[in-house]
Amino acid sequence: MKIFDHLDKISKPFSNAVITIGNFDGVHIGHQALFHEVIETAENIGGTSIAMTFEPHPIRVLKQNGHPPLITLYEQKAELIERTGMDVLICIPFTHAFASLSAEEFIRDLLVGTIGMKAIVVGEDYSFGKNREGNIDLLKSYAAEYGFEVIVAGWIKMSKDLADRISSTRIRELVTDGLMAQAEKMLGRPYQIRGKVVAGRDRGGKLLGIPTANINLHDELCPKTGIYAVTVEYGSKQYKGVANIGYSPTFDDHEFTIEVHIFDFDGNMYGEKIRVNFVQRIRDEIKFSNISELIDQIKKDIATARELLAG
Ligand code: RBF
Ligand code: MG
Repeated sequence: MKIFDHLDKISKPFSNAVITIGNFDGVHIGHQALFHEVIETAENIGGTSIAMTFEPHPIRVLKQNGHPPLITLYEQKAELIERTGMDVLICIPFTHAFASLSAEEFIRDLLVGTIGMKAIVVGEDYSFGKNREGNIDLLKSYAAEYGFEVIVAGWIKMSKDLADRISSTRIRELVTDGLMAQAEKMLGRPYQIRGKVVAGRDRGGKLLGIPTANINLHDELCPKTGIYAVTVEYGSKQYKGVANIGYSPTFDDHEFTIEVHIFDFDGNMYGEKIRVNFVQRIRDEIKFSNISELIDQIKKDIATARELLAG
């Protein structure tokens, strides 16, 4: 997949461009269906399949505060889109100036002029441009004049009751509630966070005999506090493990951490990037009255996670 991170880098229109446009936060199975429709259409006309997205996420530019945390940061989003088989990803730096383009300027100058759009694939509720004034009817009203086709993708290939509810907003709610299996169904993969391993309190290994890798989170959606069965991707390897998200209430420092105890691993990961896939939530955090009770419970969690992740 070729990535263009600025419109200036597109020197000439693509041949028979078939495009879909969106924020695609999460690259969930609804988004994936759009990409497959784009790829199929492009194959039929010997064209180029193109995804257009924006960075930063428009809600971060347009709403100063209160924007929801993201399901996928740009790096993961690009990887997931690449995996669907798209030819090109155009990532437009989202600015106020860009947001003020009228729908017609957007269609005529950018989509048709710069990109060479011959077909656009949209979901049923698609809207775009300044004040969201662009919609499917508006796209269709320019289609003949500018020579492109508008394809409205249905939810054909998905189970009906699931399809009704798939949205980035719904997935954010599920992750926030710790409902990882339901989130996984809509994402088509487990919910993942990525981060660098940072120094923790140096307590897990020394005091409890259960070392953990602490990871810092940027602007990503954090699952509900609690204990989780996880898998961890580090380098080219995948490990199993158990994660704790929260404040370790047994101790008095009230510091929020995300830490993972990785099974069958005894290296040092400080400063390294790891990816943690949240497979299933096991329980809430508990304030124990002494450390040996905490250790006993963590040992049970490890056994539970091993069972959940077996096979
Ligand atoms: N800390 C708590 O205070 N209560 C808990 O219920 C709790 N459960 C944990 C479960 C797992 C699997 C792990 C890895 C850690 C847990 N912790 C809990 C955090 C623990 O106190 C922490 O790892 C050490 O204090 C090191 O920072
Ligand atoms: Mg630690």
